[in-house]
Amino acid sequence: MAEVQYKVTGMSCGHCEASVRGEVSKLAGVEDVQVSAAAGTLKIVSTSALSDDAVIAAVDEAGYSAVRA
Ligand SMILES: [Cu+2]
Repeated sequence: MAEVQYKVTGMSCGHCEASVRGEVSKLAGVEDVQVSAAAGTLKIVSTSALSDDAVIAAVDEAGYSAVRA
């Protein structure tokens, strides 16, 4: 299991969290996704290490920007 955290900018409410969670959940190997709009954080638990590019692209797809925390 691998766990990584990102800082996400632009989220303001539960819908934003759900959008990010939905996109990130599509990535292969993702087991758990925790998103906090208030804290601007994204925590991902996956069966194997994820590429930063893939995570950042998924968050971008949801309409937000992520950087590795
Ligand atoms: Cu929102």
